[in-house]
Amino acid sequence: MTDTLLLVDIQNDFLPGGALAVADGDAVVPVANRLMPLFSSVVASQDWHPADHLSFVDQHAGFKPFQVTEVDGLEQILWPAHCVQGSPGASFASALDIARIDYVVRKGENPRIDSYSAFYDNDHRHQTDLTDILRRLGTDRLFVMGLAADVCVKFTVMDALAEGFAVTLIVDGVRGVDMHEGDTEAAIQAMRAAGAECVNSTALVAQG
Ligand code: VGL
Ligand code: ZN
Repeated sequence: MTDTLLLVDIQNDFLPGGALAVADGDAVVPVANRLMPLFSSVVASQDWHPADHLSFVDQHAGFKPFQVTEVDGLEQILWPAHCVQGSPGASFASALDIARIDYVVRKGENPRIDSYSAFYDNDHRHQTDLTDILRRLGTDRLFVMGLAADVCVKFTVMDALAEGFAVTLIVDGVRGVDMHEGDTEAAIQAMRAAGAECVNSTALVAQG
């Protein structure tokens, strides 16, 4: 049984003070640091957008942040510019123990399409290396935590299940954007309903 830990988008722009701050987002960093030594392999995804990415509200005249539009026929939430390639906001959280990360998977590099999932672009046509990496590692069960619970964590967990991995969501290791009240709780319920097991990191630490 090979367990792999996947850290989703634990980047400065998603922490308090960042461009797309998730409330209490920095709380996931000590959880990640505590869990990483328990896993033989750790993979981290990194939202990695060009400066003119079409998910950015500044690319759409007359729109406000968090409004919804269509890009190439696909619904697109317009986010504040965030995680621009090479910027400090795109870097992993400075308190994150990055020496423990074995593989980094970048996503959202195509300017025309968003990529919430660490596996696939939102149109499900282009795939990252994540499935290949996990298969090479012999991953049976993927433990997932990070940011944001109701966006990238949710899409990543749904794709992981569809790819055939058993998934455990580390509930105290996620925080959500909560664009609408209750989004995070609903996302956790949806992941559980789709087949993800839910645990707290304390249970994993106790097991060693
Ligand atoms: C994310 C919105 C836009 C995330 C990334 O990591 O959850 N959310 N890009
Ligand atoms: Zn993004």
